[in-house]
Amino acid sequence: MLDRRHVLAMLGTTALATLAPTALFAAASIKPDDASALLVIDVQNCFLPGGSLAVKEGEQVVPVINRIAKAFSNVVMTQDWHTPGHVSFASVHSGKKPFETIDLPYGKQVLWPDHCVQGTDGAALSKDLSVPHAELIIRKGFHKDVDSYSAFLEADGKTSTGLAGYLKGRKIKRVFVAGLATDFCVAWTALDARKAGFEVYVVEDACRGIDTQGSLAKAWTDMAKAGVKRIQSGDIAASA
Ligand code: VGL
Ligand code: ZN
Repeated sequence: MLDRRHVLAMLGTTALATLAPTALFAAASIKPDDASALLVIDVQNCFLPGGSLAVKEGEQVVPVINRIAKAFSNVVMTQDWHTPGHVSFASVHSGKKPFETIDLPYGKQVLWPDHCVQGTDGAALSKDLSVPHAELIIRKGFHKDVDSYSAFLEADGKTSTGLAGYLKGRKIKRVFVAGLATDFCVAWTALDARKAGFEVYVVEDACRGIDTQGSLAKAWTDMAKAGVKRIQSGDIAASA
């Protein structure tokens, strides 16, 4: 049956859809709840312009993170926190240059410029971060002979940072990952979060990548396979 009322309703819908597609279809659809946590990965001076391992456009994640963090009642930050002479530094392997790889007892390791040495300005969080309610800072990569891209597990694949236990103790079920760099610390954190049983979202425009030897494309493929959801900051509703 198609009476006048139905026809008018249909016309109304069509007109609205034509006039206001953004409002109708692109509304922020994800509302973080008390079982959600934002993980802000390695927004440290070394990874920002002028830093020793500066990530292209790295500074652009800061305002996005400051904005979305307001929607979260739980925010955890991480700091890459290496010893001087850390095994991941090219400078300690004779004849090796940054971005080359070597085989270590726990597997393949990309070698980096010296970065994020404990207690240095380079290792400090960006002064432009404005997330006063962040409740925990996890430091990682502090064992001299083992790297740790992931905020959950060191690169030996077995030494825990304690983060999964913390989040579970706080009854967190969902984690949203943002920061630097998409293809290393963000991706490894997201993958380990899935392994630890969390629902995982990576906020793409709140991250930037290093992209060496195809690492960025591989990271997104690995994350998709693992069930990590790729979202944009605009998908997150403005307040908790
Ligand atoms: C990172 C390379 C070396 C990162 C840390 O934060 O993604 N990348 N150390
Ligand atoms: Zn590092």
